[in-house]
Amino acid sequence: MKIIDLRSDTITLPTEKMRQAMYEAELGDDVYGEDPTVNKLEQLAASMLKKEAALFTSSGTMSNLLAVLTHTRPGDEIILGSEAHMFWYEVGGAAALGGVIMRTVANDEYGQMDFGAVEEAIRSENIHYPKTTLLCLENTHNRCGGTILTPDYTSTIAGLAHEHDLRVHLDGARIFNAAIALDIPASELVKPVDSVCFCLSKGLSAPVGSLLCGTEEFVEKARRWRKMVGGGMRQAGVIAAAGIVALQEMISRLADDHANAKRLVYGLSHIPGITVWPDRTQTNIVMFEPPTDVSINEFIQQLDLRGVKCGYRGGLKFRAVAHRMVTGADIDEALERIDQLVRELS
Ligand code: TLP
Repeated sequence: MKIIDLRSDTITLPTEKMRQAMYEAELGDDVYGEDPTVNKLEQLAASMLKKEAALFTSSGTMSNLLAVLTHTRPGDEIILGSEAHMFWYEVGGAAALGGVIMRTVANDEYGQMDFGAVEEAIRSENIHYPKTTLLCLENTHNRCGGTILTPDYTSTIAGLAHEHDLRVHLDGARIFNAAIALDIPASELVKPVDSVCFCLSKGLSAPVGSLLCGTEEFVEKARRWRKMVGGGMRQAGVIAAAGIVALQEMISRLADDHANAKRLVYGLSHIPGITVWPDRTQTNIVMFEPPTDVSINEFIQQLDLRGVKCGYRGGLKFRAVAHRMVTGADIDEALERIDQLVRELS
């Protein structure tokens, strides 16, 4: 039986071309700034996002942490969405290592925060209060099912933050998914923010890595923080080489993943009792709930036994992610297996 793994786009393996590029990569010691392949990747990332500079890091989690460390001081308060990846899945690093308070503002089902609620959460000047210094956004929004923040939304909320003297960081782990879905350059989506990170190791299929982009000054400081947290890598060009291929060749194909996600959500919507939100399937992520009368534990177990791997998000929520290693035919097969399972369990 073929396993259809929809847990995450992080499971994508590097392409042949990436492996070849890794083998052939020109290398040097990146802590001295002498790895030509890392330098090339950083320049490429900065120019694609139209930011002054970029820093290669080992993961999205590290990039987000470095952004907090660079933009804030211990004791500051940062505002982020109640469903933010930085809040849920990054081990509380901003608080533990950055010493900041994480103040959450409700995310709506599209991953947006209400402008008024954000403004209300920003502290005024008062001897009793911590200083609010950073607003964090996420595009596409993971827990909200891959939903997109438009350039208009981003520029309004960033404008509001800037008026109050906050910096704005964007967790753009899947920013190229948003760009492809809207058919605009990613640089337009990140123009209003002070820093942005994106991942090479999700739909873009590189084995490792993330880029943190911003001004020269910001990146220089972030580079020192990266060293402090043990992220100064030496001949990192070996992995950066795959990242270059990811940026040069793998972005436009994200549209295939979006088509497969739509195929999946459409199919799921026709299975009696399954709940889906097709208008929120804007990129490669599909959230769904099995019929309320089936036992969740049994559903999880049976799904796994039938070779369909999905992420379980608590309550009734499941997440399925389309990526390069699942085809349209795999999606149809997964739908058939889920349909059969629901019929048996209902
Ligand atoms: N997300 C992973 C898991 O951590 C849940 C996934 O499978 O989706 N920001 C966002 C929006 C992310 O989705 C992720 C990874 C990260 C940051 C962290 O990236 P990594 O895994 O490189 O640390």
